Amino acid sequence: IDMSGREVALIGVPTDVGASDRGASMGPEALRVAGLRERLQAHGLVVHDRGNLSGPANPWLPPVEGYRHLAEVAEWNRKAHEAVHAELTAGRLPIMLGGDHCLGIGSISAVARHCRETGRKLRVLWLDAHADFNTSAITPTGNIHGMPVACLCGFGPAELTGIGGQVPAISPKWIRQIGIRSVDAGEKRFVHEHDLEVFDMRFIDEMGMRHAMELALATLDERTHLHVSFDVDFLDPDIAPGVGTTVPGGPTYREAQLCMEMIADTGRLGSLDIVELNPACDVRNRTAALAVDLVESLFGKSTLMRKSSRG
Ligand code: B3U
Ligand code: MN
Ligand code: MN
Repeated sequence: IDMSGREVALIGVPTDVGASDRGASMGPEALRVAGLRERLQAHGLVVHDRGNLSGPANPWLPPVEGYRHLAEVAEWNRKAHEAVHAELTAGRLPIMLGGDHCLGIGSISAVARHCRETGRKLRVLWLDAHADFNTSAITPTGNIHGMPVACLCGFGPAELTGIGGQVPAISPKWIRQIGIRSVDAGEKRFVHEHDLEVFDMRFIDEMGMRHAMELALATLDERTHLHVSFDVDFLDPDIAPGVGTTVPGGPTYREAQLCMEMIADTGRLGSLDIVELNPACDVRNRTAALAVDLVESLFGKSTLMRKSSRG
């Protein structure tokens, strides 16, 4: 897959209002320092760095009625939504640099709106250690970065579910979750109730990343817009210590590379989030450098030319 000439836009969204650990707000700069722009340019992509959005400070308060910082989360997400939607409308591929994963609400609702406007089908690949399918009634923390998938599916406060003008923004049927290994008790029941398609670490251990990705990427066609929401805690903490909520037992470097390469091979990538990178937890920016490596593969870097990496 040759992405050269394709225009991409980097949108920094420096906030950690959806988390209880501070530092994801520094993610956009760490990705820039790791050379994200230059590495994409080296593959022939035309990169526009839009700089960072601005929004409310983190008030650092306890949850109220099951939500921490709901007003601030809503404001950041409205801004992210508009910025992502504007790039899609202009024909550019948006890369949202988070920020914590609550921002998936703004970004993915924008992609869904764009798909409605252009008659496309949406497939969301959610790469994460967590299902992020909590609601205010079942969350153990009140942190909204544990709730974006539920909000996008219409389960959440109107301030968040209504972003983008259609509730729900997406159907659970459009989502494939990969790498999951930490799901709360009530969240587990809710995931089953709504029949989310989850390729958890048990599945990847038994069947391999290749089989998981073949299934997650099945039934795409030329009308499909593929969105990748890459929570950096997807990766095993041995290779990616720079996140606030590490969970042991994640994909290795090789598994993560294969995951990205198989997505690239579809040629359907239309938008990307890189979230939860926390430079305050990192070691000499190595998690940011790894994320940039993986994004290069996602945009079609491969070791050798080949007709097809499948079969
Ligand atoms: N499920 C827990 C933990 C969590 C979810 N996403 C992250 N952490 N990053 C929660 O707080 O909802
Ligand atoms: Mn997440
Ligand atoms: Mn996570």
